[in-house]
Amino acid sequence: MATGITSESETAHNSLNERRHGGHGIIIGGEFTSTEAIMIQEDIVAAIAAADHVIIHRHQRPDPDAFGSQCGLAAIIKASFPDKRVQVTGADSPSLAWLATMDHVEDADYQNALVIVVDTADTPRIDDDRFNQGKQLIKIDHHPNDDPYGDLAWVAPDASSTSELLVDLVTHGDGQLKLDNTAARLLYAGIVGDTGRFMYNNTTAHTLRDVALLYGFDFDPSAVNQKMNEVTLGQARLQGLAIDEQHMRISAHGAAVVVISQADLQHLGIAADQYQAAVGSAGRLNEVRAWAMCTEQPEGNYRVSLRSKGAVINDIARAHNGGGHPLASGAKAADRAEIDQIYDELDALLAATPKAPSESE
Ligand SMILES: [Mn+2]
Repeated sequence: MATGITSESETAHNSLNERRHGGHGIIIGGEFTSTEAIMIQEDIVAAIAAADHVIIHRHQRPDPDAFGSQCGLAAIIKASFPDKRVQVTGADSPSLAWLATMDHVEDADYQNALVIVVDTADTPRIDDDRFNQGKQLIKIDHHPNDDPYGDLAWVAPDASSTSELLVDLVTHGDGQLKLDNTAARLLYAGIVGDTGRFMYNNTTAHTLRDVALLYGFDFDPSAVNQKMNEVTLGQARLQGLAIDEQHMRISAHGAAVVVISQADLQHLGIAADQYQAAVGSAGRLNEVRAWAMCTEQPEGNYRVSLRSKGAVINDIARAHNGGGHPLASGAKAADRAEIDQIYDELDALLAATPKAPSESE
C-alpha cells in the first residue's frame, strides 16, 4: 500500500563532521562492473561466507529499495548459507509491510556479528544506530559517497539502486551466493522503486539484464508493480492538492515549487511516511522541467524533495543542507523565505540550461 515511487538521498552537511573513516575502507566510484569493483564484491562475499551471524541495516524513512535491498540480501544469505543467522533491523514501515517486516535485534546480538548497511549514504541516516557495534562493518550503496564509512565499502553511484548491486553481488560471487523467489521479488521491488518503474535515466541495459534474471524466478512482477502504484485516498487527494493553484507555482522557465503544510497533511490524514507519494505530481506536468516539493515538518521547517527532468539539481540540494542524485535530491528549508530562494535558484538554473531532448514538446 501507498509507497509512492520516489528515491532520494537526504545527505545532511553536518554528517561530514561525523565521518567514520574505516581503517582499511576501500571505496569504489565509477563503473561498477570494473575489475576493481568485482574484487570488492569478492571480498564482501568472502566476509559473508566467513560470518556466522549477519545483521543488515538500511536508512530511516525506508523506500522500496531500502527494504528490498536489506531484506533481499537477507534472503540471499539464507538461501545460500542455511546455517547462518541473519537479522534485519530498523523501524517497521506500515506502508511497506506487504514487502517485509523487521526482526527484533538485541544489543547482545551484535557481539561477533558482521553488520552490513545497505542503500545509506551517511551514518546519521542509518536506521538503528547500533550499526557500529558489530565486529565488522560493510557499506553497500549507490548514492554519491559523501560520507565514507565501513571497514569495507562498495559504493557505485552509477547503479540504479542498491537492489541492482545485490543482483551483481550474486552473479559475481563465484557461485557462493544464490537468489531465491523471495530475494528476487524483493530486489525487483527495489529496482522498480528507484527507477520509477524504469522511467528515470538511471535505468540501463545492465539494469534490465538484472531484471531479466529476476524474472526467471517464481514471483509476480505485475503484482509488485500494482502494489507500488497504489495510493491511499488521502495520498490521491494530496497528489491533486500538490498541483492546485494554492499549493504550486510555476516559473516562466519551468521551475515549480509545491508547498504542503502540516495542516494539509492532517486534513487528509497523511502519515509521516506517506506524503512522498505526491512528490512526482508536479513532474507529470508538461510545463515543469524541475521541481521542489516542500513539506512542512512538525517542527515547522520543511523537507524539500528536488526532482528534475534533465538539469542537474543536486548542487542546489547541497546548498540547502541536503544532497543526493543529479536528478533526484533531498534538502531542507528553514522557512518560506528559504523556499522562495530555492524557487529562484531553480528558475535561474533552468534559464541557463538548454532543454534536454526528453524535455522538448
Ligand atoms: Mn536506493
